[in-house]
Amino acid sequence: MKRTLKDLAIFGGPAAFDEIRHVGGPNVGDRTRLIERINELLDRRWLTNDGPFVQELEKRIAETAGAKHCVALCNATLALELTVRALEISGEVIVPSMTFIATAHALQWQQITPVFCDIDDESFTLDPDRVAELITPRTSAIMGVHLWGRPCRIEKLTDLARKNNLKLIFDAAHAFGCSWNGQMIGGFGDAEVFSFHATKFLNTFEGGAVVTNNDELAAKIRVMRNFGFAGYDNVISLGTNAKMSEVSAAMGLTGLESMDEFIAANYGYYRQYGEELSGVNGVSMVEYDETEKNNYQYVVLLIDQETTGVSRDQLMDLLWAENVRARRYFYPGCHRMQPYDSLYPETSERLPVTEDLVQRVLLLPTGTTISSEDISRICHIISFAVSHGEEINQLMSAEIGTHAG
Ligand code: T4K
Repeated sequence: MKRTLKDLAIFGGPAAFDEIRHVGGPNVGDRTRLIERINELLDRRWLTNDGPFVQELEKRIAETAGAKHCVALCNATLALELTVRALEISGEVIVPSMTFIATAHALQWQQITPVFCDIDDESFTLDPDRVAELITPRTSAIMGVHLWGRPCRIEKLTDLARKNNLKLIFDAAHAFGCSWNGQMIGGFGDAEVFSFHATKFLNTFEGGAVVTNNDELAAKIRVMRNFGFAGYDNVISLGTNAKMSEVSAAMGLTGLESMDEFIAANYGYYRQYGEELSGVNGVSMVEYDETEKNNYQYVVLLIDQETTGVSRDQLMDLLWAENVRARRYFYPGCHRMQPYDSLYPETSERLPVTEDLVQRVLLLPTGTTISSEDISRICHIISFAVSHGEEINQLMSAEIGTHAG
């Protein structure tokens, strides 16, 4: 319990946790099943290259996502790159800046210009009205991001893409297991891309997948992920090595069997945070639409410094000192990172909602690696800090910048 300011670790008190509590501690399903699968693949001596576990995982992901095809890949960044390449996208692509840097890099890496677009202040995803203003003759696609698993304005973006003859891709890295309008994320646009990185709701250690209803696109990406091979000694296109290994697929299949358990943990903690922080003025939680399916993988706070007294960054530093590694996903916005900040220095002027959001957002640990007691302790620290907001602000203002630089 923190009773006086001196009890806070940042002012010399003992840290609330001996071990670091992370945002994105990996979900691991039934270990016995995982080890069985690993033994099976070792016995089979088939470790990668479109193996049986990869094929089984692709089938299960496609079914769960309600899409015709799933192509499993080694990560979502390459999945985005291959999707863009296979769709023959060029010129400019409209994307949010409020996303992980991989969304933008997947374009710029291939000499395609990411045109950063603002988000709306409810969904925090691409604002279709702002997207419409940025369409030029060089635009070839729109790439929406289902941020924190909360879906884009899919209907409006689909209309815009259709009317302007643009490709539509969704970076669904956060949104496996989520739905929009009762339909699972995975079947929208030309293609959607999931991430199965260790920190994601479902993980394959490293991994990703493209899901699509387009037969030709799926076939093309399948060939591209394996150097362009269409059969032994037969290369039919440019390609790379973006294959998923069997051990990764074994992890994914095992995780899929525990999806309900992962969601139950996330949902319970999402509700607990909501209840325990409900009386803390100036701290609000981004909500999920509970009429839809959600994976509740991210607990997202918005900090209003006018009310809390303590700034988002001070609160983050204070939590880090307590061994709670809260994160600012996705501060400062892609447009303020390199090479985009140098290439397109004027971008921030057209992103007022993004600019405001990146200053307020703070994500907290949740999921199967932490406990309900941990959450109560984290909520207590936040509530205590806000009740002494001004004092903490003054004391910390005298000190140096944030842990995260
Ligand atoms: N699009 C979007 C919208 C994305 O968010 C991402 C990835 C992508 C595309 C690209 O997907 P991939 O190519 O990665 O499949 C992490 C992840 O590395 C990244 O996958 C993820 N988004 C992003 C949101 O978060 P970092 O650099 O913030 O943190 P990292 O990997 O060090 O992990 C975060 C925390 O989780 C750490 O503080 C420690 C903890 N952790 C991490 C790992 C890897 C664990 O407890 N165990 C672990 O094994 O990027």
